[in-house]
Amino acid sequence: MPELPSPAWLRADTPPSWWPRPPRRLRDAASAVSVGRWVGIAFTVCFVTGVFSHVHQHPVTWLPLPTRPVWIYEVTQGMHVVVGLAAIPLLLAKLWTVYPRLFAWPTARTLVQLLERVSIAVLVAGAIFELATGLLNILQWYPWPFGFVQAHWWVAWLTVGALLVHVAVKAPVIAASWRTHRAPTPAVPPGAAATADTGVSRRTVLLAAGTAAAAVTVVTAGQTVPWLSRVAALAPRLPGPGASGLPINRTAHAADVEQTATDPAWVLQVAGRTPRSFSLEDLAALAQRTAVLPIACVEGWTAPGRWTGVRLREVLDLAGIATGSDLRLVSLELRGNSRMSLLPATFADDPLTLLALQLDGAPLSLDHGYPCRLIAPGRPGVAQTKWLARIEQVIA
Ligand SMILES: Nc1nc2c(c(=O)[nH]1)N[C@H]1C(S)=C(S)[C@@H](COP(=O)(O)O)O[C@H]1N2
Ligand SMILES: [Mo]
Repeated sequence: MPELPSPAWLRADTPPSWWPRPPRRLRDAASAVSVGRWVGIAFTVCFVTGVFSHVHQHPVTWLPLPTRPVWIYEVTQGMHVVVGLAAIPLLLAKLWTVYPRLFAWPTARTLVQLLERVSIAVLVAGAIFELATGLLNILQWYPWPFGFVQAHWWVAWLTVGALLVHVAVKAPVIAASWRTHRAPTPAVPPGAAATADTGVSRRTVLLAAGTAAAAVTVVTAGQTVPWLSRVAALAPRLPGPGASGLPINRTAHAADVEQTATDPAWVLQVAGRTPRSFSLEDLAALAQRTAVLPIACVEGWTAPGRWTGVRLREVLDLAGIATGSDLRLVSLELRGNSRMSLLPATFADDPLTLLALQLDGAPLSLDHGYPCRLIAPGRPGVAQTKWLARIEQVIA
């Protein structure tokens, strides 16, 4: 392959001299491998939990999702958020130990080298993009023109693909580093270590990155992990207004449903073999059940609620919708991403899935979905549709 043209400052295999640089000792393969391992684990956890969350919001018939344990989504989403936040200092530490190498030039003499350089570019850009958009999503700040969900989803695949290529290309370095790790450390004469390198040691940097990751985790995890909520200094969403303390994602005012939701003529339409409409009185006259189920929001918070209402399956029976039917739930809301959700049959048929009329012993407030909302076990908050207007059987 012909040599690639390059500006003079790039031809050196170090960054320009005025750039801050990590001490030489940290630029070795062992540092890169040991931080990289933790970054790799963190990204893998985020990827797997992220795919799980995405399939929930875009169900496919060939991949059934579990409704139990009732906290399963709360846990996977909590891991996604907590591990993603902890990955920020880890990624910064990783980039700090390796960035002088990004300047090596000519970058690609062989096809394998070219592949490596491209995969690293995609990996670094993708990793930064995922962590930045994820963080801003938690802060509910969307200062970009593209849709968060689609962008976060597709860049995740790119990033993980690049990660696999990177690990494959670096396999010999990783293996060598593991071998030296296991070998007994050579004896160092007293005083030698202190004079060999005046900069921070690898241990210090790893410790600092680890401490930062742990600190970030502790002050944010309370948003999704109840017993840590008292130290959740960076968890702005808890508690919510009202006696229940449940946060409100979108208010009735923002959703523009104040009129329709309080209209005395409101009915819930259930479109099955024998279409039925249920007024609020009709629903209240059916057997009332109570279930303690969390709202686990993809924007990074979880809160439990004690919900009371009608078992969805019983309403479906009355409308002639057989068990095993997938449903479409439609809100009174006319615009907005959450005005509609798909409810797979396993969720529709779970006895804990309710058409909730009450929260924590009081009638549902307008903001929490009055007159009637869905609450199902093991389901993302974004798909717990509020202000229900209509339930339809999905005919495949
Ligand atoms: N119709 C409708 N339902 C909705 C939403 C919405 O914007 N519109 N937001 C969803 C999201 S993202 C979450 S986290 C939960 C929040 O429920 P809560 O406001 O009662 O806590 O409602 C879900 N149901
Ligand atoms: Mo949400």
